Amino acid sequence: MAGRDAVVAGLPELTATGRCLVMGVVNITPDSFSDGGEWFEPDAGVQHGLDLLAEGADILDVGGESTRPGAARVSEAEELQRVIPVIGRLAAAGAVVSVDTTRAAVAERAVAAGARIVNDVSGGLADPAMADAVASTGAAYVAMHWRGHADVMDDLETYDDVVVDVRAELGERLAALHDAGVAPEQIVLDPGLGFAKAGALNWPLLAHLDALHTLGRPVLVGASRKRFLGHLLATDAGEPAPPLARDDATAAISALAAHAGAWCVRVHAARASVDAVRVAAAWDAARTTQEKTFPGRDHVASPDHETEATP
Ligand code: PMM
Repeated sequence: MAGRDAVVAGLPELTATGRCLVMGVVNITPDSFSDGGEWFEPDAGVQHGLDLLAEGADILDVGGESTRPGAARVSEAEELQRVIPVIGRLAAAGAVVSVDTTRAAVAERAVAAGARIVNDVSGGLADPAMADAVASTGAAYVAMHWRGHADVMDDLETYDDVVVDVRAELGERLAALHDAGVAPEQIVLDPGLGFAKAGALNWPLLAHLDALHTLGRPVLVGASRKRFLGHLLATDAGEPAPPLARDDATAAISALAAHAGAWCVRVHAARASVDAVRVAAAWDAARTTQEKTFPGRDHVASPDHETEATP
């Protein structure tokens, strides 16, 4: 089954929540565009992960390489040195940990250190060994829509129809991963907001998550603090809102994405998005209940047991 109810390999306790999940971002990088450098030291990264868990995050996504537009790549050795100790400590603390990497060797080492999800923004395109690594570890795998590394992605934004093209390209990834031995149950798909997608191209993808669901796998949405939100919230003079001023808009997207059936939202600030996905779950559950009680009816009377004096 597609959407939020789909079972993802190796994550039974997350499926049991029955709502959209919240993945909190732990960037161990000196230069991420949205929280650059704040958690670069391992102790700070671990503490940040624990804080996100306390806010209600279901998953911690630990990354050691910035995908900020224009960013240069870090070496594999540097990436390993950044993420492995933090992953080990957060997994030992009981967190469901995801590793944000495009490198097969980093994915394998991360899973050995306790990561249960490999989050690959390249969907397997950056490293030809990634599919084999994912198949052999059996870890859950987030395959994001991607056209090139951060230093070139802004030049790869040509689409006939962004929804049709992203869906087709993700479908090709799904088929290739399957051919390489990755089980469909391992895979979560992601439209890759902001990756080779200028501002306006992101909204149709959000508005048509249903198109991605037709590929038969659950969908993760990563809108948090991205440039298109900065443009949406720009001042009258056209000055984009800075990353830290984009969290309320991010939470609004979390509610809407959850309502549209997203499996998970990836966010930097967890608390508001945790509330947002709970609101969406209560909303959807009430809708389902009323559909059963009053099939075909749009309106129902207020419950008569309402005693609180507030509106
Ligand atoms: N975005 C970023 C990094 N990793 N992973 C997935 N699956 N989806 C995303 O949209 C995504 C990602 C870039 O944001 P950051 O550098 O602020 O974490």
